[in-house]
Amino acid sequence: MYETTRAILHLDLDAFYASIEQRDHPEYRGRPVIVGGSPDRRGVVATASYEARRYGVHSAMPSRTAQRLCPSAIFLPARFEVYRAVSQQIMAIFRQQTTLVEPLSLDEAYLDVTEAVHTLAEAARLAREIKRQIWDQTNLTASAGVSYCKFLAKLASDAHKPDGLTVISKEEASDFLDALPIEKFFGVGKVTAAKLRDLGIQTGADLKHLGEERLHDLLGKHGEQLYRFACGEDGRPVEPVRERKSVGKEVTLERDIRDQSEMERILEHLSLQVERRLVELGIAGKTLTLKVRWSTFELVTRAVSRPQGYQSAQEMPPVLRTLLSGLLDGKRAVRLLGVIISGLISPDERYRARKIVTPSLWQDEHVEA
Ligand code: DCP
Ligand code: MG
Repeated sequence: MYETTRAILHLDLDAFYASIEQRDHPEYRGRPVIVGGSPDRRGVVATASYEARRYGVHSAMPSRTAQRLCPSAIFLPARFEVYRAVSQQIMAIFRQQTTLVEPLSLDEAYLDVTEAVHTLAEAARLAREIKRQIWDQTNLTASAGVSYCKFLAKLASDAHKPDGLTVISKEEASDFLDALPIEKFFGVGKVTAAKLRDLGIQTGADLKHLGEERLHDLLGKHGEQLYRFACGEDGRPVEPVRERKSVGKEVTLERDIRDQSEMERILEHLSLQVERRLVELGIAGKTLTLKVRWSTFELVTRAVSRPQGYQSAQEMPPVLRTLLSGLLDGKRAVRLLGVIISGLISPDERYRARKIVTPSLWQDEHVEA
């Protein structure tokens, strides 16, 4: 059901990587800073400070182009460990306000604060308080959007960057959306935008006039969703991501076993189950642990780590076999076997690695230039 009474915040740090570099290197403050690959090594821009953006520099642009546009720019390599640590600080601030926190990347999240406020005006006060806490604890600015749904809250946070706070109420939504260029609608990538522009569709108002049926004919079910967005309807819930430390699967055997090849078969089976869960969650983990409980109930674990992580079931059994051989003495029987993957490489990190710019409903339009 479409819900009209929610209060959703979207918080997004301003020029995240670049602001952290300016914070940690006062000599770069007020100057154009570009974080990313080096211009001489075919690198790309991860982000640019607002001083550099004035020259037209933006994320995902080749660093060489950025240097041409802004010759005075200071290029810096990314320091991911620092950015991840700051990310954890800000996510902790969000989680103090509500358990309903949905991180979208290292520096942005949706918060459903419906339970904490009575009106959007109160939600705005809460957003201001969160911005203040971010500043106090990290010396960084964030922009906040406040609305009754996710799509509008995100647009609102983008409306007055940097250090902005924007509320879009139910009453304001319609004028705001009517004037909104189609590219700004969630899920509209380059291909869809070009298709719509060919038909003379430029704004939210045009989308509404085109109507749900025509949009469905043009774009299938995404067209219907687009029509609902143009009408200011977005019932998508804020989906909290639980902070998970590991993914594991274990089995207590029906009878204690001594046969090593039987144990290996069980471990292969467990590996497959762990793999399925990792794939579902879209994560991998750096550490693989074998867990064994002897028939005496004594528990032992053996672990190995590698930087690129483990995700596929093929990678696990050879390592598990080696770990198992090191434990078995041929005398003791085994009661339980388990396989655990920890040191999880989060979706945030995978997001970093993939350099996705705009979330899109259409897979083939996922990567923006
Ligand atoms: N990022 C990246 N590659 C991209 C886009 C972003 O590596 N193509 C990284 C660098 C950004 C961080 O993710 O600092 C957050 O992305 P945002 O889209 O929120 O951009 P910024 O925070 O840099 O700027 P702002 O939010 O003020 O527009
Ligand atoms: Mg940001």
